[in-house]
Amino acid sequence: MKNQYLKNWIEEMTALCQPEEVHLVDGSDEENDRLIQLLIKKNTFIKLKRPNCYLARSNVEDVARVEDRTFICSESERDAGPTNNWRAPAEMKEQMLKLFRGSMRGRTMYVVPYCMGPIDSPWSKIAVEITDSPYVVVNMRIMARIGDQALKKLGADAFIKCLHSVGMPLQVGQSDVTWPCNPKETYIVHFPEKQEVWSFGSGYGGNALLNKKCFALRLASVMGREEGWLAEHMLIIGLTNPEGVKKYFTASFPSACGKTNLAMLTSQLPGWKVECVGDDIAWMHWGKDGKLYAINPEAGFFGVAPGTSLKSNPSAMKTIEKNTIFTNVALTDDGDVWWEGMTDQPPEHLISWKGVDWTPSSQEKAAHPNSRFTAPVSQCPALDPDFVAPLGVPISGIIFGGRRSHTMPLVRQALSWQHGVFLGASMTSETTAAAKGEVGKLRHDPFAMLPFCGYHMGDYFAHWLAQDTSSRTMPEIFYVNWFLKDENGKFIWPGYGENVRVLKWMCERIDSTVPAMQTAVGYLPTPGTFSDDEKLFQIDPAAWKEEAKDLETYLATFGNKLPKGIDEELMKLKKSFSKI
Ligand code: O2Y
Ligand code: MN
Repeated sequence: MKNQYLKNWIEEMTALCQPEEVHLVDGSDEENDRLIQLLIKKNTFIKLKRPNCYLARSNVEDVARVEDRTFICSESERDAGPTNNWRAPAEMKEQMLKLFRGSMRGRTMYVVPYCMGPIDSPWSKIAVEITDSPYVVVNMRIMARIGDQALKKLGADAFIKCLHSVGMPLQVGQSDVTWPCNPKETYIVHFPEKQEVWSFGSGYGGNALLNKKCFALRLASVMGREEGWLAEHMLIIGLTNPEGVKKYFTASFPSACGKTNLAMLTSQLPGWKVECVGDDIAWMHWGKDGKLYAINPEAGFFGVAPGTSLKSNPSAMKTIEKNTIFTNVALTDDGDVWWEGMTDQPPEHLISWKGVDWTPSSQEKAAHPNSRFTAPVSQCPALDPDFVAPLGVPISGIIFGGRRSHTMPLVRQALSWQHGVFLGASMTSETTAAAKGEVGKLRHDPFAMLPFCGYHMGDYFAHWLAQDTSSRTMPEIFYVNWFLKDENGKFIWPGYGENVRVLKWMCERIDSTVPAMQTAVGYLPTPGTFSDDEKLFQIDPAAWKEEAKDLETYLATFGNKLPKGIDEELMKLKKSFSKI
């Protein structure tokens, strides 16, 4: 190995974690096959009837990201801000060192070099994850560009360090469990100044695949701020009109707003086509031409299975036909997968995600609500041809949104860049049964970055505001709400493939080919544009007065770090509805 930093780090971590073996991952097919055989032998993987597909069932206490165990350990507490858990880095490092000491005994320590972004992109970044979980390695092989290709790109440079252990060392002669983890001692810890992540105790998703939320969002958002770019929790799509003119959009939504469905939308408008560049994360840089360009730093989808069906997302269903890892879904009697919402009628018999018999009369769900598929983006039938374009795709529009049964119109266009940033900062969504806690409760989730911003959210707003310069072609900003309900609780807007009609309006607004009505909440489509229920665009002044009040209380939590531009927009909104 040529990289001295890596050599030193491996030696240091080997001494700390005391694994039985160390394996430098090359990313080859042969290596992957060996790891899959190992996972089958350990009963972690069940081979499915879909080609090269496997099912894993996690420990019932290790099923999702753990936000209350996630820490941003910046040198100063003020830099983490009120939306993050903070601990002093030295104190936290000491605690983590204790946990990691001997944590890999009896296990193999895998060293996984990986590249986030297309391998030949100047915007890609190289990191290394050390993990004692072969499940993590095979998932990362789908989610990122791993092994020799990343090591080659790294050369002799320094890299981002990600250390992960399931936190369950094996004593001599002790047999392993199918899903080793340590839920009582789980910590997901970020050291932004050192560009390190230390994750202990969980083998699941965002807690363990440290390339995703930990690096590509939390650490990368800090890097983006320092280096003048944006690391965002956004999908990336290309939209082509019947004349063949293409525009790219990014979009950010809180969870349970159909983000993956929009990323792979099947257009219901003849001649209009949507293609997918990414479903979750966008890294955006300004090009020499003054346009904003986005790359998808990931190579795979880690999508929520429940609700995914041929009706809601046919492209996702096609993507996961082969080479896919399923986690915590149900197993059918003929060796296939099933989850709630996949078909109208459930099968007569299943083995649930907990590994027990399940029938339609069972009280529990067959698949865990946060069950997942890990599948290569390259298998998506709606893959954009510029998915691996080194400089990314030029962004014409940025879409924010949330799930709201009233108040927020179907779509509006920001009045300016500053107003658009305010719209991102004011994102709210009603909670659904998919999340823990009360259903229908309003949750603020600025830019859908609440759990993913690695620094003070007030500084994050300022970073967005600072992008606005006269020398650039700023993308237009939009805010959508697919989830308006009528007085009987029925959705007013059909959603799914019909959302392309809203995207079409955005294209026309970007090109200035359709008029719009200027209102206090943004530009709205002129009556008749959607020939739908006028309730889609009603602005209820009393509801907006309440909205502004609630927003003022929320934004006050950022104290004197709330940028002037956001405060200005809030005051304008308040004033517009003050006389009600
Ligand atoms: O629970 C997890 O570990 C997965 S969370 C996740 C996975 C893929 C895309 N987005 C998310 C998210 O929480 O935003
Ligand atoms: Mn996400």
